[in-house]
Amino acid sequence: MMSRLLLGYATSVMPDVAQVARRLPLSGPDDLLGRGTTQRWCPMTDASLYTRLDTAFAEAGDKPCMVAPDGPQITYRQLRSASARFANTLASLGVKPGDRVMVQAEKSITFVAVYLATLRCGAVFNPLNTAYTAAELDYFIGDAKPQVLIVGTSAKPKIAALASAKSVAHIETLDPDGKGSILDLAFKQSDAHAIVPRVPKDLAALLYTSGTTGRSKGAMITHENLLSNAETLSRYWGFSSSDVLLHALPVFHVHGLFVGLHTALLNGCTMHWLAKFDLEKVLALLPQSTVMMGVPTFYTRLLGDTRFGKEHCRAMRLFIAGSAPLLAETHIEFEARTGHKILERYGMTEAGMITSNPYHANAGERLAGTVGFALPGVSVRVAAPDGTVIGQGDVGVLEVKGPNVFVGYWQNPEKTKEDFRPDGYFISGDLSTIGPDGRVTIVGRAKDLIISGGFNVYPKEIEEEVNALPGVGESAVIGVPHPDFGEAVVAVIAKAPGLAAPIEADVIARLAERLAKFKLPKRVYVLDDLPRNAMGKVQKAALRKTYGATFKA
Ligand code: MLC
Ligand code: AMP
Repeated sequence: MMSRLLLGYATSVMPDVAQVARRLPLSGPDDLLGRGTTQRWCPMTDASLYTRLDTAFAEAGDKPCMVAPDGPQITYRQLRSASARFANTLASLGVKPGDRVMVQAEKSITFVAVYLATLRCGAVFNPLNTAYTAAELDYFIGDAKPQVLIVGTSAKPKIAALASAKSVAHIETLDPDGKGSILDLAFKQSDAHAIVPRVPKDLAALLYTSGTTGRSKGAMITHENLLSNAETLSRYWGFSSSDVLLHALPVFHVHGLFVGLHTALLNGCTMHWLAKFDLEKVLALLPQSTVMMGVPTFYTRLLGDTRFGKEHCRAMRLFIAGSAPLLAETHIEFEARTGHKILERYGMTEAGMITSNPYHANAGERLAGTVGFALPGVSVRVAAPDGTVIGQGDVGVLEVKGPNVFVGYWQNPEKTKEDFRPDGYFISGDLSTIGPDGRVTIVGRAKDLIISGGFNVYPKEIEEEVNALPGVGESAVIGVPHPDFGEAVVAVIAKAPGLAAPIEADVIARLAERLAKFKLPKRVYVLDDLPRNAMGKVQKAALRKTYGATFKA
């Protein structure tokens, strides 16, 4: 019956993603040989990430894949079938190989099915942070030119106008409960779908990352990038089908979408599927999990709760941290409290995961404050701005090369050229050292970047918005230490001569109309003038010193 959910969770009059998958198969049940719902006729040379995942899905069969607490769940067999139905849905909306499928929707099981469907179709998945405002989305739509745009129902009226002005063919909805017009359409589709074969350099995803110029650039990520990184991490971190991953990260960035999801899916692991990091739910689910991945805020929040301790970690084999620096004190306190050494790794949108502390003790120590060694198959070096390679132990910018490195910025060959060396190394913008044993330590950033709770904020973008506000002469946006988010955004404004000084609350309210919440300054200071050096350059270091204790606990 349409209204009865099949897996024993909340009831609804709408079909949900597991129902879509469970709908009587039109082509007979799938099985380990790959007959039925998935026609695996692709030649052995097919480099589609989905083809590799499909093999894992077939092996995992009826095992639960994603399980949301008190909510929906889906088995591997159902996910495989749902991805086929969504792939047929996308095709019915005119999506062809290479087309972009843009999704700004909350995390849900359906979101994952749409991602997998996009891969199956040979199209390009383009997820967007749910915090982005309509003003920010307008730019992404114009740049990526998606064939289909999927947004939450409440956002649709505002975004539909932007999308139709930019000739987006279809706008569909997907809500936090995993329902919406895209699910309704999938329900009507067959679960027989032939995976579109791909070559290694075909695009799988387009992920926007902001830049020092203030304009976001789309990183073009290939099937080879994703598959090579997923297989490497899966081996390096010792994943097996008996792992249970606690997945509490967002799915619009590399960390949650690729690192977390792919390692679990490749191994047929069950995932506890949380819509976001919810401390109570994490505490409840940790004892039934073996692996958790998180940004440093996850770990400081756990440590901030006196209930958290060894008991919660009784089944855990691995805690992984990344996306922002993990303070050595967090690493040490976590070990003292739980007996677990957090494994810190380092990566970025353009290169997936680059380095990792060792998993196995015989491969070396997990050292607090370092990000470990280049992953197998990945090469790193440290260089001066002119490209001269720097000696061991000296500070320079980390450069990276390997099958994990993206192929360039979307429709931006100039920026692509600027960020790659002629011998193929990508310039990360992260200041680092490499020790004699090859161990990498990130010591700072050559790029003017703030990382707040794992989200990147480029000061230039915020400064441009602040400068456009009434009463502002100029501004400097800086990152200062924050006990919860690691770094927090602070704006320092020099008032325009002769005009009333801007008021902090007004500035934040005006910015909120245009910028995602995580980019908003958590404090705004108004001065007569900004400090400058002899060359007339604003001294951000002096501002960081002055306002560095803003959020001292
Ligand atoms: C939320 N807020 C933030 C914020 N997240 N502000 C600054 N920085 C953030 N990261 C805002 C909220 O909108 C809210 O505003 C207020 O701060 C308090 O929010 P909260 O409820 O405490 O936040 P929460 O929803 O719990 O989210 C915090 C978080 C989340 C840390 C759990 O931001 C998160 O999941 N971050 C993970 C980011 C990530 O996945 N990064 C990977 C990028 S990939 P108000 O006004 O409503 O009070 C990458 C490559 C790699 O970097 O190496 O992995
Ligand atoms: P993003 O562009 O969102 O993928 O962010 C990538 C950036 O996050 C990198 O360039 C680093 O500056 C930072 N980063 C990721 N992991 C770490 C880490 N373990 N330590 C320090 N910085 C990190």
